[in-house]
Amino acid sequence: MKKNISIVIPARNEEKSLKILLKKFDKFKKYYEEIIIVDGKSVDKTISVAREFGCKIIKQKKLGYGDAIIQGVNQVKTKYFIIFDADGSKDPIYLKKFSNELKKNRNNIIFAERYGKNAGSLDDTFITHIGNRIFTIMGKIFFGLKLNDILHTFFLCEVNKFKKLRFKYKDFVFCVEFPILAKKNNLGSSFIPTVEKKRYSGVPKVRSFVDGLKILIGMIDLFIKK
Ligand SMILES: Nc1nc2c(ncn2[C@@H]2O[C@H](COP(=O)(O)OP(=O)(O)O)[C@@H](O)[C@H]2O)c(=O)[nH]1
Ligand SMILES: [Mg+2]
Repeated sequence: MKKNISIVIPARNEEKSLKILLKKFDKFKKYYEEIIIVDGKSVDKTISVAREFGCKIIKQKKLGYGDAIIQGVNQVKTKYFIIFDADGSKDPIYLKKFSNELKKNRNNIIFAERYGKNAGSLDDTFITHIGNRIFTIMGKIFFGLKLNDILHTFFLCEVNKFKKLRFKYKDFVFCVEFPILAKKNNLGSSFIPTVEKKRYSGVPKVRSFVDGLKILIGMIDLFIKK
């Protein structure tokens, strides 16, 4: 029987982590229809790893984490998709939780959060933790978001609803623009607690200071143009 969830994974030079992650996904096949890897001009073996595991592969023309997600979702054939990262920080064990929450609570979006009971992060640094807390509070005050973890970008979403959102930002600002646009468009959401793992291997693509500043400017821009 065809399943109703696809997996979208942005990957940029993640050959080692991606291999470990895709092996892990094999154990959870009953929850998803296919895996779409969006490659961001990787110069290592990321694409051959994706091919080895039978994933659908999309090559990004430009770079950008947000752009990768948008390109990936455009290829999804199921009703829902979930974003995972190729570094292994978002654990496939949570597919069951997403699936149960979807059955219980037919919302447009399910956000996975790293804060609260039964949640946490082994990947956050002091700086990213503080940054996330500040941006999360800004999200609550200026945009009325209920979300307790604005930067995680680990979520299930209904494809049709996602495609109606008009994104301005295609880089890491996407992480805050997605929940803000979802709220503006009255999409229903629920939340599940998760523990973020440490990236398996390779280097983070987020540059805390530069991307943090871009996110701050992006949020101010989105507030002014509300
Ligand atoms: N396709 C694509 N993937 C990207 C890009 N930037 C980051 N990624 C991937 O997006 C995921 C999240 O990036 P990461 O560096 O782990 O962010 P962090 O966890 O916030 O430090 C990783 O799997 C990266 O390989 C990009 O421009 N294009
Ligand atoms: Mg990461």
